[in-house]
Amino acid sequence: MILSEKESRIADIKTEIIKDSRGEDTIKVEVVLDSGASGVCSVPQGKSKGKHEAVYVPAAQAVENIEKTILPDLRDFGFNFQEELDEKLINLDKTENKSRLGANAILGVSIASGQARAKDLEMEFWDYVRENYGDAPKSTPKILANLVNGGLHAENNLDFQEYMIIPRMDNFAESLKIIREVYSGLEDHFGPKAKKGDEGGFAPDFENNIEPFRIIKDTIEELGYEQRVDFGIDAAASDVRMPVTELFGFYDKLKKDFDIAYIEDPFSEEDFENFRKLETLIGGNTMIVGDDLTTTNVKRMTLAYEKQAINAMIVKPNQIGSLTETLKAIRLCRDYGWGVIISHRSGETMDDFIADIAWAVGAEGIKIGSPSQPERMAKYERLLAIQNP
Ligand code: 2PG
Ligand code: MG
Repeated sequence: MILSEKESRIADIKTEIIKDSRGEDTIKVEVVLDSGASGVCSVPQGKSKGKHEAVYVPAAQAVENIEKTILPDLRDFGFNFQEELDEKLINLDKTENKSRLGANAILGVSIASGQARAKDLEMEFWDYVRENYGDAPKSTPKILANLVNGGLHAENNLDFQEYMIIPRMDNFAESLKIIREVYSGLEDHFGPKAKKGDEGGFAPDFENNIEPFRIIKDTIEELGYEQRVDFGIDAAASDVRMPVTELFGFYDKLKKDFDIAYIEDPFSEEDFENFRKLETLIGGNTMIVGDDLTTTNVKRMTLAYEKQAINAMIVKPNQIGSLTETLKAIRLCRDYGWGVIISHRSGETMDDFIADIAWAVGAEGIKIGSPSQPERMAKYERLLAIQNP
């Protein structure tokens, strides 16, 4: 289908306040087209947020902004390309960081409109996203499954936020099988009553910050998967109180003992210089990934590129607030030669649109969480359905 062939026209936008996976208020947006097709978006929200993320307004305010400002302007608005719709939203907001209408309000309308338009054209959402992206997909995303939680996402003594495994295969069903087996091996180890973190990973207290990887590695070896799985960490270091030399020592140990393949936010969000040092040291075969550092924002990305700080980037649609800007950031990652990891937030909903985006652009990875909570499972299931329709 060629997008320019048929226009979609917005007839109505309905909003609702729902609970996210942490039990906090967020919004669900439904965009109805005059053809009768409609699309929905339930908006996720982060906790360990980057300073430069687009601004959320309280859920009730987001609803009011959609009803009183966005809907009157968008009713009867016709569009062929996502960009036309998103530009309209961005111009209506008029701020750099979406603080007037709220990145949550704008993202909800942006994604729900895209979902509705995809239905209008009888396309899968990922297919519609791919048409708007414009480039061929680069790879099949690997799944980054966070099995042990610490930092701001848990109430335990771990300094670091996410201990992940990354099955090496392209087949989502095979990856999920391995992730599930490792998860259940860990459940045997920690016991059925072990505390969990926000993204469904185990979150008991540990002897030190290395121990989770030792336990995960032992479990993987018992299962015979050592040749099929890589290790990754989201240090989320803006929230870690530890001297830089100690952080370097920790990453060095992760490299030596676990051949760590992926390190996200190893230093705090303004510390481009130490990102660069680590990238120079181990970036040849380890992904050094910006999240709070870059916040899916092209200005921050340009800075990181000039400073040669990273070789891969987390992409979170809600850090920037619209589908078009998300795709623009992904194209820039490609220009910079960076890997692309599409990510959930710690406060998630049952929405699965990140799976479609990851598939559409051929991201190197998708960060989903543990296969133990419904809001994370929704993304796994969407990946399975996309790969095996
Ligand atoms: C992160 C995310 C998701 P949050 O730091 O990468 O895991 O956490 O949504 O709390 O920012
Ligand atoms: Mg992160």
